[in-house]
Amino acid sequence: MNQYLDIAPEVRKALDEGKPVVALESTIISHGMPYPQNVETALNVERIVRENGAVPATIAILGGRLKAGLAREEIEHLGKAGYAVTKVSRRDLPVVVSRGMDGATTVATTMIIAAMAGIRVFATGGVGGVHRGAETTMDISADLEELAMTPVMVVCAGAKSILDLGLTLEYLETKGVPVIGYQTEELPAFYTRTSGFKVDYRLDTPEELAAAFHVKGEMGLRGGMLVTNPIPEEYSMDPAEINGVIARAVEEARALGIHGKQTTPFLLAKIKDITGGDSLAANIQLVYNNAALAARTAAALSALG
Ligand code: PSU
Ligand code: MN
Repeated sequence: MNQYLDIAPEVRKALDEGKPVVALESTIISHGMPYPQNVETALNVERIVRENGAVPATIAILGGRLKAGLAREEIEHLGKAGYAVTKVSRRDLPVVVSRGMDGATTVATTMIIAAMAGIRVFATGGVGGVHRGAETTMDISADLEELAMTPVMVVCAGAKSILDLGLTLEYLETKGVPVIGYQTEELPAFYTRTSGFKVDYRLDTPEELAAAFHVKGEMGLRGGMLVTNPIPEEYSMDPAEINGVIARAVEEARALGIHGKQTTPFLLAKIKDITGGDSLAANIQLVYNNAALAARTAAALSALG
């Protein structure tokens, strides 16, 4: 066992017994949504994972300890502290842990800690990717590199068009990461069910998702799998409207010279400000939808051994 890792007793018991566990990230709590909706959402997500037959393990770093499974008060702390909690991607881990800091884990870091704990399925909202303009800025999320090397299935609602979706798919192809559409042939774009880009494969049941991931592991292929699950129809946003908002946010970030790890949180906050909360409601619903699918897929995966 990794000496820096604490696994919550309930999570450890489930893992020891081969029961399904779903990892959840914490950057979405501290940096992705405002308080108190962030805490409320994180607690609801845990409940939805349970209702769908798995044990939730929200992942974060507290006082320099890597945590798989948080108490309610710990989730509240991360939500209230917000931006005061360091956003931790792979490159931030050594310093945050050695200095005993708190950290909100991105998709990349949540995958790393989930893999250390033996958790194979992870639910979130959106993943990082290749940013628009990356041909000059080289801004490519470490999430993509992590998907290439760490054996965790990530269930998301696709990627926001703050990213260059075409380049993100090209990058994932180069890195050998399977991109699966759940009950869809098209890559969903987070707020909307369609993007104009095709996914590699369409799979229609949690059992099919589990089988593909199981076989990948048995063949000894490294890396994860990206499952893209479209936002439920009733919560999806108007593509023209949301794309206009995103374009404004990207323009503003450029004008202000926002770069590095600030880019994604800046764009998310701007979109929420401009849409006056409509995007937040959609965001919350798609996370719930992903939590349910991840839990059912984790259960199917456990049944395969
Ligand atoms: N995209 C979203 N919501 C989020 C994030 C991305 O729609 O909350 C967060 C996730 O934690 C993701 C991180 O792993 O931002 C990516 O940040 P960066 O682009 O700096 O790698
Ligand atoms: Mn970046």
